[in-house]
Amino acid sequence: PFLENVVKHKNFLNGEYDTSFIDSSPELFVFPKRKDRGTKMLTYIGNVTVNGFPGIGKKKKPVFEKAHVPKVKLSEPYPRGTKQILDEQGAEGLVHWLKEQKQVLLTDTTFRDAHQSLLATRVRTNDIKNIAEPTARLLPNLFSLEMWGGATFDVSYRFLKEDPWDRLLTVREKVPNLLLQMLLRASNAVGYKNYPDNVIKEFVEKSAQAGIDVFRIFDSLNWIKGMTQAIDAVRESGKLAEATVCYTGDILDPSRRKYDLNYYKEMAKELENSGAHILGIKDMAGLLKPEAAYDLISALKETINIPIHLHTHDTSGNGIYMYAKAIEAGVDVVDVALSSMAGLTSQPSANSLYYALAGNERQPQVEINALEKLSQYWESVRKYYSEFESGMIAPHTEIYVHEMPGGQYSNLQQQAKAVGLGDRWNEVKKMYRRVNDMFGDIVKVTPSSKVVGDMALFMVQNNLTEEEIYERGETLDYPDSVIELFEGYLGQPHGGFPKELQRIILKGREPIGVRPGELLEPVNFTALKEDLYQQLNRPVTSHEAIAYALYPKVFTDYTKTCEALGNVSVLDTPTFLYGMRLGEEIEVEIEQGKTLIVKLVSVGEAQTDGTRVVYFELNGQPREVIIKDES
Ligand code: 3PY
Ligand code: ZN
Repeated sequence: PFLENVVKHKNFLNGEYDTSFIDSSPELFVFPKRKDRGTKMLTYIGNVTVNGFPGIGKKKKPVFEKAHVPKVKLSEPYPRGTKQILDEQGAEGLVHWLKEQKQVLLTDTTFRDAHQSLLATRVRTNDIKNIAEPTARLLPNLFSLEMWGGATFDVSYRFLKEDPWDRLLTVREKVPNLLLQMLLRASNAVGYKNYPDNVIKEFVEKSAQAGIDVFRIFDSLNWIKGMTQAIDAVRESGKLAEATVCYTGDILDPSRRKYDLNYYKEMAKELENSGAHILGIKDMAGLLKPEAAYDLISALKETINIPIHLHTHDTSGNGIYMYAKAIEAGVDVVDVALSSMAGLTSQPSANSLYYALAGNERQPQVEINALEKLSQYWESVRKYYSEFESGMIAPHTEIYVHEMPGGQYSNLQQQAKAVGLGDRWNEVKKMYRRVNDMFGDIVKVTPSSKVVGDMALFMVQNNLTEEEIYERGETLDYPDSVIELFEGYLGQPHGGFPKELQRIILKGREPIGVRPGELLEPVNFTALKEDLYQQLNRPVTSHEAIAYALYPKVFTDYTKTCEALGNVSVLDTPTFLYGMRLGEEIEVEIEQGKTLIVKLVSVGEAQTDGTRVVYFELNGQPREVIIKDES
């Protein structure tokens, strides 16, 4: 097409060209599309309208109220925030500033953990993009916005059919004043297994370049050896390494000595010595009780000199009280979510904490009206995703028994439904705790929590008891994740693996004792790009190469979807999840300044070959697409 464009160009035909002709004629690079964007988009909408969305099924599209975006003056300069401190004074300067603050600082997790925990990570970039700039302008006193990492990376490609790197770049552009934070699973990056060291390094480097400022780094077994590569990579990138200890067990319970106060003090000290700028405490299941929080933070404040950032989930309903005790003991930053996206398996409410600290000298200096306005936006948006709600509507103190991370609760529930165990959820929860004990009481956080979840589902599905595993366990085929854990490919748990169970699961194979990264071949990114180039038949970006290294199949499936259906991230969420109602008209901005008007006219009868013709109007012109009815 390029040559065709050249020879048809008027300057070429006139002979009026010089060597700058190609550079100055961008139209030469406009090639005809193989299948037009309009048809691809109608195919997607037609398909969801006829067949429903995975996890929702075929449901009539509800009528949603319009999500109200608070008005902000877009022409004014952004108020200064923590990002400017980092950029001007570096990581050490930021840490110094943080230590001088009297107020407790807040990280808003609404863009990441809040929806990972309440809505199975399904919140789309479109809904974040619309509120990112108002958030930056209305809440300039936040410590950070947690907006990336954890499950968001994989879910974006797998279910939302959008590129997580675009989300990062978009938020970075709209939020130039606040630190952007991500959750990094150390050697597991944003995946469920250990990756070669050079993949971790490349991932950190490119994430930092794309806009991440604070990396919360944790290991799913609290194994420091598994974290140091990531900590070093973050330090090299000039960003903040928030090395994290995951909180499990109960330091108040004298019968559970495995994870006592001393365990946490020692780990915190080691992380500080490993180069942490900030210590993260990741109470991923919400097990940290108020008095325990007071004891823990007080003890850590005496043990280390770096600031402490506390994360919890409000599943038990005790989150605000726990934070109040941690704040009394001197914690520097806490994680909260906007009220309408807070509570239950999510983080405690920013709005509630603000009021809870009225009269307290450490009350955060945030605008409560801003919190309320932003929360109203999310109250409307949350309704789009109601099909992904976990069904938990009240505080759930059973969490202290099953110890399931907040971010896992709704995801595991979806997984249980998918394998037909939806109505045996109570059994799955019980089995989850049983499996934890069988595994030797391990830290449960992604991916170790996923392994516990996989084993629990496996045992419930096959009606297996613990006794049966010990009696005839060698004849069973365990989920791959369980085998990998016991082989040592997620690292080593505190106190080692239970030997008998390890022997049964590995069926005589030897586990590894070293850091998995020492055994994994580095990824050759040049060869990988070449391989992708062959598959995609187009140039490959570094971001795509990393995604492919982390998730080869998920990523290639995603590229095939893009090829077939175009960029579906531009659709509004109700249309993306439910398709269209008969007679409905929507506007889709497919690129800046280019809007398509789509009307669903009718859906034809099913044909003998199982297809239906779906009739649309696209910018007033009749268009039809043929959709296979999967019902
Ligand atoms: C994640 O790793 O995704 C988590 O949120 C763990 O709590
Ligand atoms: Zn969390």
